[in-house]
Amino acid sequence: MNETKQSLESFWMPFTGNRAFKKNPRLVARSNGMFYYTPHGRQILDMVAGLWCCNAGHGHPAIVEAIQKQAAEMDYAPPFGWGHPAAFEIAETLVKITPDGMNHVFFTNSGSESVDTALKIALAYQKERGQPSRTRLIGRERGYHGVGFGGISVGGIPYNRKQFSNSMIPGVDHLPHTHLLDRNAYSRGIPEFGVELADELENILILHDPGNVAAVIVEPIAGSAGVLIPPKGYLKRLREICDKHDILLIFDEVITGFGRLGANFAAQAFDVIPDIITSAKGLTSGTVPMGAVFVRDDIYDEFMSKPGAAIELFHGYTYSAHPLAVAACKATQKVYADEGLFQRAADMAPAFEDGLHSLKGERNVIDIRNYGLMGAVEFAAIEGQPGARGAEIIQKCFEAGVMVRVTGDTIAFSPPLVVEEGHIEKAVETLRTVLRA
Ligand code: PXG
Repeated sequence: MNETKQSLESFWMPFTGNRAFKKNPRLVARSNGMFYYTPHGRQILDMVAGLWCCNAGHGHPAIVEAIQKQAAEMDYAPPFGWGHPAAFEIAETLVKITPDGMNHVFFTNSGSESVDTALKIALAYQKERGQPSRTRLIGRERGYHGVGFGGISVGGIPYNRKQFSNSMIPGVDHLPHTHLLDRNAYSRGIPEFGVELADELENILILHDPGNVAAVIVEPIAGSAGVLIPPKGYLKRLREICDKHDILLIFDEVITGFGRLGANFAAQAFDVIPDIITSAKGLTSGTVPMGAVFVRDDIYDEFMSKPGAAIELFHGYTYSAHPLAVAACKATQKVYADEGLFQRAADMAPAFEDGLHSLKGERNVIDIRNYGLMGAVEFAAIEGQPGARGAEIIQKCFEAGVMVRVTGDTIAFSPPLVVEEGHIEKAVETLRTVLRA
């Protein structure tokens, strides 16, 4: 084995075909603004914000400086029974951009931890308020909620469950997914058809008895499954059914939070307010791992109203509100606000939509969909080889200097919110050239 091969061998890469990757590695070594650079200095246009997270673009000087300063000032502070001022300060800042009445935040280190935290808060809340029979959780087919046992149990991506299938958490059911290709193909923004899919929740509740259900969790727009946008009226209907049966609604906003849809959160973009919001990624623009779970005030108050209990919630992480993450988060949120990046995402959305939809009619394209700065182009699968076409397309795009994300035979786009029209054009024309080749 030569040295390069050896150095690739030890790292068991996440969600990656390790053997294929190590034969033909795609390495990036540096980043700036809208671009990555390979170890040899080749420029790659980042049309995914890393992995849906670098919303402020790469290497923003204010964020870099804040992280550097914090590393020198205080490396770590224990979060159990101790605190550091900046953690409380950033919590106050963050809850100002959540929907009204959602003024409390629990810090984690990733989206997966945020999801499992939210599910645990939901279960504990039902007990605290004297409804201990409410233990069931409802997710959705094609949902991605990270990789913790809670997340894969409520998640609906078959491959992510298959290897662990006897070890899901019990008492979980799933709504049908909302990807109605035959009725909604080439929708611009919100698709017209499928609100009735939300009514399936009523059927699931009849089956299990609503009094046994703690929470429903959905991504407002499913990201990992290939940007599945909720049909008109769908999220509102879910909210109504949850209200009717006194069930918590959790929005997993790990991707949709922090400006991706041209609003603070999808909750505001769609004007449907959940009880709990999970987040990560854009929280620190991907610079330092961090997640956050926002809860409605009365959920927090339920825990705080119990006399006697010294610790109100038996949950937390060594690195909850880690000083480096908090510093990164503070600087990131300031950049978002000072540079108006959420509004910028809204302003760029029409050009993004037009660019993507200009690919209609290209070879093998079967759908194009978009909302805010999330978009996808779906291709017909090669017979008997699902995913092969998608994999080939992203490799060719990478070779042509554009990073996009693939899921099966769908290519997803979620550029940093600083994207310019020229970048969109370059990405779209690169994909067009790849498809025509
Ligand atoms: N919820 C949602 C909605 C997500 O998109 C997670 C939870 C988990 O976050 P962590 O930080 O634990 O990875 C995610 C993560 C992809 C892709 O290619 C998407 C994610 C992660 C990796 C790849 O679509 N989303």
